[in-house]
Amino acid sequence: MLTPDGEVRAILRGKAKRGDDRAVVGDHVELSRPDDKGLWAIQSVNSRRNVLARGTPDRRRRRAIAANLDHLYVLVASTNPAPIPQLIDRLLVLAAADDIPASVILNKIDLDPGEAIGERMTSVGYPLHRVSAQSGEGLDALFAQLHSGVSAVAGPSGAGKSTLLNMLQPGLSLLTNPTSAGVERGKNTTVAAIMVPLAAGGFLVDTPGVSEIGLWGLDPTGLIDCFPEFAHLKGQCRFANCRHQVEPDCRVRAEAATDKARQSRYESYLTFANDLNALPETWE
Ligand SMILES: Nc1nc2c(ncn2[C@@H]2O[C@H](COP(=O)(O)OP(=O)(O)O)[C@@H](O)[C@H]2O)c(=O)[nH]1
Ligand SMILES: [Mg+2]
Ligand SMILES: [Zn+2]
Repeated sequence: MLTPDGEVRAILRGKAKRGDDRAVVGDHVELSRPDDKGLWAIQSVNSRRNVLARGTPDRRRRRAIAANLDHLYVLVASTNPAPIPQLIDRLLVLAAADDIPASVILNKIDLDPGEAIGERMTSVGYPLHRVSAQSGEGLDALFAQLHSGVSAVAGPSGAGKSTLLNMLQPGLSLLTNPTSAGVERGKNTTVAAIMVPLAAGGFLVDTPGVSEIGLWGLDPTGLIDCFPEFAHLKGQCRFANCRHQVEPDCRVRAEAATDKARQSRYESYLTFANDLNALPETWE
């Protein structure tokens, strides 16, 4: 925990240990003074400005990963590995679901300019940083932004996160190996985010495993709000309860047909909407 007097270690106590009130990275908390053994304790968690959350294993609720973020950066490579549009959208939806501003970092532009994916994201309104963690191109502007506020970085492995963070601040990469954070594919993914103060200002939150996280727990009727290019059309479809799928006179579907980027984003919407509606019928 960071206190006005420096960094201290603290244990979780009472409410701060349980459920939605459980303290996560980025939380502002009330600490109690150290006991006679010198141990601080987190008594309670202050109300959050926003929270990056994932679905619980029962797929019904959401659980916090990190709180009070100023920005989420979705990091992908232009190639090797090829970017997966739906994965980018999944992360952007997670951020949008709690009004966390988000942008996309397109890495490895020394290998491939990544024009198609870059155009897809900018044409629906997302800020894009085109960078090469290898050659250094584009890093100054990106790092200037990372040096203020609390920024989280998430993306598929191999995209160059360790390389990028190591350019940002040598040594940081030690903290970003997802295997050490207990991430296991296929099982109930454990995600422990960590926050690191940056020497040049700002804080960086690493969120290993976020790319494998389901959107479960989001309200399907609010999903369209998480796609900024479609959100403003809500309420303008013929039916007030339009799910923007097969309903007649759907404004969202009509907008999706206007260009390739919107069509592709709309396909992500349909996939996520199906996931959200495919909740298990009974409790396990
Ligand atoms: N050509 C090129 N290779 C890169 C770039 N950034 C990272 N790499 C390489 O991509 C591979 C994966 O990078 P790494 O940082 O470990 O990815 P991570 O899994 O996201 O942490 C490594 O071999 C890096 O050297 C880049 O901008 N250009
Ligand atoms: Mg790595
Ligand atoms: Zn509609």
